Amino acid sequence: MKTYRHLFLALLASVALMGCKEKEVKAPEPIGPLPLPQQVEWQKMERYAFVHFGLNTFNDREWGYGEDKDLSSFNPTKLDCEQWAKTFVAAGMKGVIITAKHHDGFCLWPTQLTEYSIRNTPYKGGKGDVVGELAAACKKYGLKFGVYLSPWDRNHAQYGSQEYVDYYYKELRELLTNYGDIFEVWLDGANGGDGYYGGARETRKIDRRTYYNYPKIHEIVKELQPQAIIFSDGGPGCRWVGNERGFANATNWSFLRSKDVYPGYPKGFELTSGHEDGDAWIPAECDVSIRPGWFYHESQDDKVKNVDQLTDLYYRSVGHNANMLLNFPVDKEGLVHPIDSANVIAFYKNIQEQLKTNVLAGVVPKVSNTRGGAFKAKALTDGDYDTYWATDDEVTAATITFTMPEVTKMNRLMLQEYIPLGQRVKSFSVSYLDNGKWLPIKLMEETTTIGFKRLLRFQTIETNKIRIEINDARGSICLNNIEAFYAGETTDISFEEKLEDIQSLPLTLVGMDEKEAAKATDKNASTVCFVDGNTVVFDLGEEKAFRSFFYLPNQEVDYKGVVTHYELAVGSTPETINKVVAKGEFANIKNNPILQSFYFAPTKARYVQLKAIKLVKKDNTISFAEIGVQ
Ligand code: FUL
Repeated sequence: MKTYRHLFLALLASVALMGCKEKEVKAPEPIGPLPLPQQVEWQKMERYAFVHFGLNTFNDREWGYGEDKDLSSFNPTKLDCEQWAKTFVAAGMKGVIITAKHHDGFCLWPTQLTEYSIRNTPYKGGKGDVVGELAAACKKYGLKFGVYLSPWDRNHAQYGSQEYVDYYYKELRELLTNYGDIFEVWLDGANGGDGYYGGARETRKIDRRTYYNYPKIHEIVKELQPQAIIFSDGGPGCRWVGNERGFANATNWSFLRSKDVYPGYPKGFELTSGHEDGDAWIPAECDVSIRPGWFYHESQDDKVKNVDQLTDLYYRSVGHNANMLLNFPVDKEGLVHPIDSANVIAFYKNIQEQLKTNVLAGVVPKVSNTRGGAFKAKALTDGDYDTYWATDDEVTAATITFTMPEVTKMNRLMLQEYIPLGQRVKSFSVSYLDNGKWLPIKLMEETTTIGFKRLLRFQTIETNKIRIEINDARGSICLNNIEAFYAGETTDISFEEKLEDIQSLPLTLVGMDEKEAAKATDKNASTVCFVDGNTVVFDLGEEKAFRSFFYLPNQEVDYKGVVTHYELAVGSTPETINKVVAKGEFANIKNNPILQSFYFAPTKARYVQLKAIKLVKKDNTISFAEIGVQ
């Protein structure tokens, strides 16, 4: 049975507010879909850490193939889960989720279910258990603990059959039984494809909707960890936000049409805003790595997101009604890298600093309606989560006006809806009084939904009056908190991939219209060159030596022409390109379309041909935002 503690508290609040009045004012009826109490608690966590760590860390990979015979590369010499936990606490995070098993099938806990585990590595002489060590560190430092268990397993011989699914259930049972309370179970959407599969080395397709029998997985979680939130593209506890860049759209509903969405859902872009007409409460979680990749690569030590970039993402995740799941690629020593920890702690200090002094604290606003004279506006600034201001049932538009004792600077606004009663607001606007005139606050994004938390950034204004107009809602309005701040004059602007550092040998695309070809080398991520067919040939002008290739894919979510598997060949004339120098996969390119690069034995040639063996979406076109050789 669902126990709606918050609703109960809300009712109590209504009685309390009425004091000795004759007629009791009833709390607004909840408007579904509604969160479960554990979803409300989860939303209050706001920020927590992700850790990607495993064989990939030591092999410089993003997606391992599951083929390593010898696991001796896994040998972190200074691994210290307490160092991780202390870093996350210092960064104000409330929990951590670890890749207990990634797609390569390697298990970070000493399970007896497979030989492909930490048991067969040199770490602690085979007696180590990173899952257990992290669970213990979390307990010690007051963090919540969660697990990522990849359904896709490129090592397992029986992947694709029922035997594998049963194996997966057993793995899940072990994790959910042996490591204390789990707050979130992360079910990744990347599923099926090529792999080692016990030596078969083949492509195995599975039906993403039915293969794993997700309802059964949900039952196991419910049985062993009833409070745990289940993450997947479609929930049921929380949903993927549709990108791995760490942001939700400004318009963000915590609802999904639950029958439509499943792990690996092809229309991932819908998840960035949710479904306004959804039937289930499935709020968004923004996963993003502090570095370009999810796993550690030394080559990315100078590409750690800085304070401004992280701050910007905070406003576009937590500030867009979503939780922020920030990944740390733990390094080869087994530590959170010092650059990563320095940046994340500085980021936390920055947001604390920006949102330090609430200039509306204790200021009781004037509102155009209060529900039956109760549910008064003072709840908006009393600092109590469970008291809220509400309007009468038929009132779906209202004005809230704050008058401050003196003219005050501000450039941030925080709004919160009381989500135990549902997400309601569809549209709002904000204005301020300037020399006796109401002016709109100029914002860079739309003011539509609010949800659990909405943060607005705007140019500094100086005023003693600010007005929030709720223009439309799905029913009566229930807000529990409004705050405003002066964050200082800040520089946390949007982060775009920095392309200036990329240096390619000069090249032209053979047989291509010059204007179109230029888009592939103009260092502009938003201009994309499309080439018909599945190959493209570059001419370096004369024979030159090079040893690496890079590729920034089309950044549009239609994935047009995005290459996942490639073959690179060279030759001295366009007709004799037959020496293959590299062949491989751009791992995880669909969800994380960062700059890709690969290295090969230094080679000398004038002509280079890239052949797309496979694309994200079948097509007769390949595309490049940027391309080059070095
Ligand atoms: C994706 C995976 O394929 C990536 O490797 C990473 O684990 C990310 C968080 O989820 O779907």
